[in-house]
Amino acid sequence: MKITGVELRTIRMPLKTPFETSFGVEEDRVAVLVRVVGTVPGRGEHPVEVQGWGECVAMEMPLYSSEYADAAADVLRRFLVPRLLAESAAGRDVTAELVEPLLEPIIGHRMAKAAVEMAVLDAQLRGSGQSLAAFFGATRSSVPSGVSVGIQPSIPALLDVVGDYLAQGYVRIKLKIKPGWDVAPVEAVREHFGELILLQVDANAAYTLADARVLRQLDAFDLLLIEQPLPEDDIRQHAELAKLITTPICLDESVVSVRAAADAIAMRACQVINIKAGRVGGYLNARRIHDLCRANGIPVWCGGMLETGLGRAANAALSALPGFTLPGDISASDRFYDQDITEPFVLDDGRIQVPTGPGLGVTPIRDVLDQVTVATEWLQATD
Ligand code: NPQ
Ligand code: MG
Repeated sequence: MKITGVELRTIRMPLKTPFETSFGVEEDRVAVLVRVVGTVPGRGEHPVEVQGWGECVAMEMPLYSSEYADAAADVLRRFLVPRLLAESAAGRDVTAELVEPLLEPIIGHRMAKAAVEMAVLDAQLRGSGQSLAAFFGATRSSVPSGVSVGIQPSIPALLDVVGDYLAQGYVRIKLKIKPGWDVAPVEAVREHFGELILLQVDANAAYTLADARVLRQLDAFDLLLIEQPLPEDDIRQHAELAKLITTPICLDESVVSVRAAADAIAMRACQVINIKAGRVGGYLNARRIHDLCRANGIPVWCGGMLETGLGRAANAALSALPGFTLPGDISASDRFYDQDITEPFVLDDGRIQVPTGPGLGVTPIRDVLDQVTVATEWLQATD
């Protein structure tokens, strides 16, 4: 496509209830949206205008990873978008496949890069009429839906929340854990809901190898996996921990690229991988990690970053690939939001429908989007 301009839009969406993890409590979701506007060759002599949406999953504060929303907006504005605009101004076609190589000189900022690539991919698929799921090579029309349960003020409160999600139909429960909120909540949930529910935990890097004794106590509860027990750059120590516990280790934060995924597999640092497109620089790398894991017999599942309907649509499409053999953190929109910026994703018999329309298959609802917007800027080539 030829890019005419790019809109950056920062939004702030209130969460239905605060979401507590080992790194803090979030009350709002701040996100940067990228809207790419351009043209593709039409059937006749006139080019056809297209637009595409991307969502940057960086949080308001750098608590999950080093990226954060204002930094993402800054690097997009000053370094990433100008490179795409310059490429287009030079008369060269910009495709989603070219975004990563074009942005490669800029180090890091994977979530910001992923948002640009997502917007270009959405625009190009809308132009050709293909759905994101078809583009990925999806093999399913709906995906099983899991839910991530924040740290609660008490065990009875936790049992209430988990019971409510199970009643809604969620097929897998993930408990957020941290030192002091680990063995007891897991034991209580197993005791109360039985052996049959699919249960896993996520530490968001809150432990060290010295905590192996506590983590080994979780072995008694038949968990599907323990996600990211140790810090992001501790891949080797995850391999050490794997020798000390029987619960399968799943990496999230540590897997920042296709190379990191290959390293973690080769070092036996994980038996499962959580794939998040933002964390690995985009949906094309997410698909590459899926392929790598599938070839190596490593089950994968799709993580969640409290996405709006835009990111949720893309995650649903990605999760419809055959290697996603575990339920992902793709919940219904109303898990986090009273009002989503797109038509809401709903739970249907414990599953989320994969959109079938061109590109993402969903578009923001103008009025709702405007209500949550806190800043907008338009970037275009200057000559
Ligand atoms: C995870 N997500 O898998 C995360 C991290 C996370 C669904 O558990 C605001 C925005 C708050 C993004 C809290 C889930 C967040 C966030 C946690 C992402 O590790
Ligand atoms: Mg995680």
